[in-house]
Amino acid sequence: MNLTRREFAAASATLALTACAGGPSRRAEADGKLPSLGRALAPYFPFGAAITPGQVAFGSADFIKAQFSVVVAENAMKPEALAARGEGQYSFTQADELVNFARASGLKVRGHTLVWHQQTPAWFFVENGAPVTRATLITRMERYITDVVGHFKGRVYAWDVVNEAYSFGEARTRTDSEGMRLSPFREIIGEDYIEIAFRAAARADPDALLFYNDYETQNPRKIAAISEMVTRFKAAGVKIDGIGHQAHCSMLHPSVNSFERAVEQYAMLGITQHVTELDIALNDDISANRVSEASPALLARQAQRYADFFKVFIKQRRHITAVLVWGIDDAGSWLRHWPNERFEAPLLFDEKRQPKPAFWALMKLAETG
Ligand code: 9MR
Repeated sequence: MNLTRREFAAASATLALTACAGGPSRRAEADGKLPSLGRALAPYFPFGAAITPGQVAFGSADFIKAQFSVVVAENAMKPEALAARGEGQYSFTQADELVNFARASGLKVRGHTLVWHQQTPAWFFVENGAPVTRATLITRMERYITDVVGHFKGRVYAWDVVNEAYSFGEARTRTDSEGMRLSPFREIIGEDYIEIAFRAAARADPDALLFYNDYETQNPRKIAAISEMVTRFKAAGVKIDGIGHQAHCSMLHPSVNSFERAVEQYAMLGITQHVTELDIALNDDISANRVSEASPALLARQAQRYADFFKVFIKQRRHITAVLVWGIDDAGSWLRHWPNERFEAPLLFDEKRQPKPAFWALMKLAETG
């Protein structure tokens, strides 16, 4: 058997764990490789991760293919990446490489994200040096959605059409009286920008699942606002298929219970749900900087918390139809750079791409149900 250095390291680590820990979930597969969490969870839902074109091109393709069954581009399919140069001018090469790799490997692809107040190039909102009119911004937004969804038609099975449109209780975020974030889209187009975006996406690919994606989806005011929107869309014949729970969690927040209650409330709307960006920060608050290393005690608590969330996902699998973590290992996590440079370790693989206690806890859970 010829092993690359990384595969050799992974196999040795797996065998070492097997030797000292035993138990079915820690047993290496026959070929000496790590068991696949994606395969273990496949009876319940597709499980996957946010990935980058660089990971695909430079050595991580086999790992991604082995561990996951659905992927999303962490940044490569945002407007800033696809349309930096100007209206109607697209840079699809890297995103295409990522999507084509995924499809050739049998992985599903989520699309993230079409309309967002961040990572959207400035040209969108300016015309001849002045702010765009409502009519121009509608035309540009519709054109962008039509072109991008059309480009990936048949290759991307679910789109985050609008991301983070509502905000409640966040001191620095300006909103309207309904809690709708005063993004350029909301300010220039008006509150119907979400509906216009969903209609354009549905026209561009009638077969894609269309999602509204947000964080803090268990917040009661967000549940109310999102539920009102979904109900209104359904009554008006606007296609919306699902809610994406970003699920950026800390060790304390949100409670697993409040998350499950939210899943049950969204389920009553007759839509599906994806957990789109899961991670569990070692800090008690995701923006805090009080943890400087991943101690065995913290990793054990994190493993338990991952398992507690996945128990809910598995129990609610009629409603939760995909689960993705936001990154493949701790070294690449966005939480190492937000809100500033710091230590964090919120994912299932450590910075050397070795499986953490949380990985083994989920393997065990997947095996026992
Ligand atoms: O992980 C992404 C990070 O690399 C980018 O710098 C950041 C820019 O805002 O976006 C991060 O991803 C975000 C996602 O697109 C939407 N939900 C919150 C995610 C974490 O910030």
